[in-house]
Amino acid sequence: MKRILTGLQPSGELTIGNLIGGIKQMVNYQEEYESFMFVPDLHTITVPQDPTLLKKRIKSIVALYLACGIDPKKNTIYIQSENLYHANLSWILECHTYMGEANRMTQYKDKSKKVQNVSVGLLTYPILMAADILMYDADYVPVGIDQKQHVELARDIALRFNKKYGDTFTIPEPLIPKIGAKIMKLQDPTKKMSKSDENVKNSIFLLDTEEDIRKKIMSAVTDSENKVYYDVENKPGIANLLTIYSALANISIKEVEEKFKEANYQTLKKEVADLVVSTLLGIQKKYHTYMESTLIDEILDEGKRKTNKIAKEKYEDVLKKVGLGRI
Ligand code: AQP
Repeated sequence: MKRILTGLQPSGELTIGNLIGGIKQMVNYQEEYESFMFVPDLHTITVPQDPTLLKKRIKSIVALYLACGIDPKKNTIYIQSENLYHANLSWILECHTYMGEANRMTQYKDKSKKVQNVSVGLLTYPILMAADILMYDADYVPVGIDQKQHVELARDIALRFNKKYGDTFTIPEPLIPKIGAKIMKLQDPTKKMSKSDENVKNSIFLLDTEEDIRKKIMSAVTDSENKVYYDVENKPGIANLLTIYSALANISIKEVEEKFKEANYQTLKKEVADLVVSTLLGIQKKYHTYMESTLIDEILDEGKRKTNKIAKEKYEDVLKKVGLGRI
């Protein structure tokens, strides 16, 4: 059975962008593939974090995975920092990655402009991500478009390593959703919605109240034409709302366009808000039940046990091939 793997950083409250670009894909594929879903908390400290908040978000993100439909019977769910092999493999892969490759990562260029003291971790982040993926021989990595370049780097590193030392890693492929690979900010629909955005009006968070969701969508930036059709270039705000509707209703953009062809912007926004509210309130109800149960710890203990075993084998194979230690 082919393997699939993804993770979402506890770097803020998850947004509908994270749901559509990352989690929803995993939910759809979990029937078909052996699935690994983790919390990449080591990635999160590449920019400054409040330790107390970070710890809370780790548990919260697992509860959200479950509430969004990630089935613990079909997924191995685990926390990255509970497996020491990730950071160790990352070091070995760093020594097989060129500075030019790390320097040209778009996300590094964007994020390093936003923080004051840029950590070395922010530069090497994609190599840790390569370790996360290659450790488990993942065939597919479902991600939004912003992470595609990182999965491609993981491929390049794996190919280089295999060529030098013999067949060691499966070459992973990114899986990008056809609809919703890049949900945009509500107040600036030319830029990607992000969980760590300082302006909360830009993002719809999975745990937002109904009132906040409605307010944010009703005040989303659009244009002055007041005609509903899909045109990313000239009508990015409307295109974004149509995309959100299409992804959450599981219908094509064409069908959404058809549904709203007579509607004005007010009506479109109200219907998008209704759909987002009903989707998120359903998730939130389940979320609170999971947060109050002991299930999360049980799932994470099992995930830790299983992934440490797999990772140990892979890591020892790598050590042997590279000529490290005494194995
Ligand atoms: N706006 C988006 N539209 C579609 N997919 C998105 N993803 C993120 N934003 C959107 C996808 O969600 C997953 C989360 O990846 P991550 O947590 O490792 O970090 P990220 O890509 O940097 O996500 P954010 O929300 O932008 O986080 P911050 O604010 O911390 O940088 C990935 O599959 C991503 O593609």
